[in-house]
Amino acid sequence: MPTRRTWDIFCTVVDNYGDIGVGFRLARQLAAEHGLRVRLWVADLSTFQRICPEVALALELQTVRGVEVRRWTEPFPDVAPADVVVEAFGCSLPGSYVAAMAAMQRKPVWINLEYLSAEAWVLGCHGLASPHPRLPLVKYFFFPGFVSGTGGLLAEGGLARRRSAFQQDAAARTGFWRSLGLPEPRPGELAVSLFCYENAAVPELLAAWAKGASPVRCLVPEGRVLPQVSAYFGETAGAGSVFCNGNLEVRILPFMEQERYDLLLWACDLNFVRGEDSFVRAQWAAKPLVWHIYPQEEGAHWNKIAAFLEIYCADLPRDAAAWLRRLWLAWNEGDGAGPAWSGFCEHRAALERHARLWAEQLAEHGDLASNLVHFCNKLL
Ligand code: TRH
Repeated sequence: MPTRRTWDIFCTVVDNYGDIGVGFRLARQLAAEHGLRVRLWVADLSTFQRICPEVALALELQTVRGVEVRRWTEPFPDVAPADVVVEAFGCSLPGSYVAAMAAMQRKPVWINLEYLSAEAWVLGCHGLASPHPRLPLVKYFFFPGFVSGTGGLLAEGGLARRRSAFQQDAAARTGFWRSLGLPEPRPGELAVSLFCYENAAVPELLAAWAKGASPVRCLVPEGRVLPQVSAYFGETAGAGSVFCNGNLEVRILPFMEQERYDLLLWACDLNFVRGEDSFVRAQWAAKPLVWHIYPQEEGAHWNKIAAFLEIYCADLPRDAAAWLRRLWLAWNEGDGAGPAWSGFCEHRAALERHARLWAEQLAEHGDLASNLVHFCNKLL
């Protein structure tokens, strides 16, 4: 029997969940669908545990969903490097590990998995080789993306099928709402999930929903936005809090494990998401979305959002595209989301159709894990 290829994935946690969210998703898929032996080196197990509660904080080594999870300690343990080494989001590999890679007779394939961006330059950089300045090693840049010619997006096998089965199964949806301690949304009530960074536009958006013509149920997983929700309602918000104002009901949910968060995205009519991984999952949910991009120094994120809007809006009717742009930009500027809401809402039917088509279109470029395996196999 041929020996299984080994992969090491290295992941530091910057200040949020996205890096480990993506790293773990990739690791799981490589192990489950590609028969690979995957070690995931994680610098911060407590952040990891929030998205995957079965992670044990005290263990140096554990197996989680088919992935060997190793604590990334300093000094780094003396281990034999894997056949493929993935450095997620430019986290620097331990010096001793790089030296061990260089000393191997057959050098590992070294991948730098980059952040997601729709900017055109990504096409020119995806797959580029960068020889190490001193050592006999080459690092390859692998870029996720929304178009062919990039690495695509993470999507486990059967995702679209499971999502549409859930969305078409009233009993499954009811079961999910019940598991959150909630009844089904009432007819005509808009279910919205809200996951974002601190955002000055929160009060005006909540006010627009409160005054709106139709009822809104807003579900907020615990996180950085809670102080603003508390300030709007004049009461401290925490998991389990319920606030009502006019046509708006806000419920704060406990932060949930990754798979359950997917169900929330599938069950809602509209999802406010952020960063990278929830942004991608909301696209796979095939529902309209509003993106709070991770703000970068010197405003580099504005080019990223413009680039994404350009491709996302290309096939949207003009008015719907204009209102979508207006709400997304207002949301990211932290001003003007209230007035933008009414126009966005009027175009909901077109935005819903578009979200379904967009998810189908994205799936045509293959999934990131399979694209990455294919890329590495050619180099091995
Ligand atoms: O947490 P984020 O803001 O992460 C960000 C981005 O990845 C960004 O690109 C990066 O530069 C920055 O961190 C440092 O948002 P993101 O990417 O959406 O990751 C959130 C993860 O948390 C995602 O895997 C979904 C998961 N999640 C849960 O598991 N449960 C929850 O209840 C929620 C709300 C999210």
